[in-house]
Amino acid sequence: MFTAFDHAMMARAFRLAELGRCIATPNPFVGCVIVKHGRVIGEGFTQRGGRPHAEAVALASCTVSPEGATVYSTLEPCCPHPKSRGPACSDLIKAAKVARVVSALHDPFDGVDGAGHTRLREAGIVVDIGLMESVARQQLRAFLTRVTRRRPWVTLKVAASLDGKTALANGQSRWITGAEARRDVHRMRAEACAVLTGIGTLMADDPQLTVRDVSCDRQPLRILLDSRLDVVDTARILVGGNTLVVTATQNDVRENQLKARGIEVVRVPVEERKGKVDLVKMMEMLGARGLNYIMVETGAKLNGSLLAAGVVDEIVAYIAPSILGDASRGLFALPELMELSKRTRLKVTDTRNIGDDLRFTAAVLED
Ligand code: AOF
Ligand code: ZN
Repeated sequence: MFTAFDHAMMARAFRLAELGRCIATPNPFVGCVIVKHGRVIGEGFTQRGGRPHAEAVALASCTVSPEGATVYSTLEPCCPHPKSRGPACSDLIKAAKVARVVSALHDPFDGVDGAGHTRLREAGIVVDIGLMESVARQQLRAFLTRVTRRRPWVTLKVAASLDGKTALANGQSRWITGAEARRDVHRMRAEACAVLTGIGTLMADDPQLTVRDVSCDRQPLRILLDSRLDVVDTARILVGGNTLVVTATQNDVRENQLKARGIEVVRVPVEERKGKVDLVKMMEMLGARGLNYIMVETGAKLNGSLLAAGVVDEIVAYIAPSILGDASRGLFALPELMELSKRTRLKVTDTRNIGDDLRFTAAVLED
């Protein structure tokens, strides 16, 4: 069903999609290539904030009429749906009278869910689905996680010495990893819809959680998990707004003070047993807000709690060539295990050197 040329064009669409990776949120970053008589006549990717869609951009860019052409899209072209924020790509494609649509992946979003493909077929267009589907699944995994699991994709970023230590017992932690690794973290932040930390890390490190070392014209939302609303006014995370404070406490006075500074405060139910924010509910709330990809940069306690709550998809660990010793602080605070079979298991998906450090990326395996 698919030729080598089809593969080459879809690969081009995946590369184009990358141009929208840091800006398309809350929409998936899609790429689209339009080909006629063996030549590319138009191409596009999902624009800032998710609109216009990739197919709309590609059609508008066509150098000759797209009538009779083939459209390659990394995701099923959308159809009209109640919450739609613009024209439906399947309608635009229909109107352009193209002959064939090749898409990499069915879009599981409720408002589309196959109806885009059906609409195209009903218009007499040849629709071939599933070309390089595994690449599309990997590229759009954050969006797919939000839509199908109703929570964002969550990556924990950690940085530690060879013996897994993040700070000395006295709290000193700057810097364990090198400048290149820290720059790589900024690249990760630029790709994230939001960067999340906890009040403990805020008190210890006062992070800004902005993207600085790499070029980026969209800052991720900053999320502070602060069960008791302990955040101090001088915290750098509060400067410049674009911050969401997630709490379990009702304190209208404090909430209003924060709101007056442009900070949003959201209350999330507490977990009965522990009296703390229910992390599963928090992630569901963040997913409902359209956040696809959350990068977590925090300390051992919250790292451990997120892992234990089963809401971590991936860990990116920067390991520095140094040893801090047993008395130093670790990466994950978890209850003591009595059986090795209960350990959190990971599957390494990538390892590479970043400057003098080692970067280790691993998927968290479900029990
Ligand atoms: C496409 N091409 O480039 C993207 C699509 O809020 P709206 O109206 O922009 O619709 C959002 C949905 O559109 C989103 O949830 C996803 O299903 C789809 N994204 N579709 O045809 C694109 N980004
Ligand atoms: Zn669309």
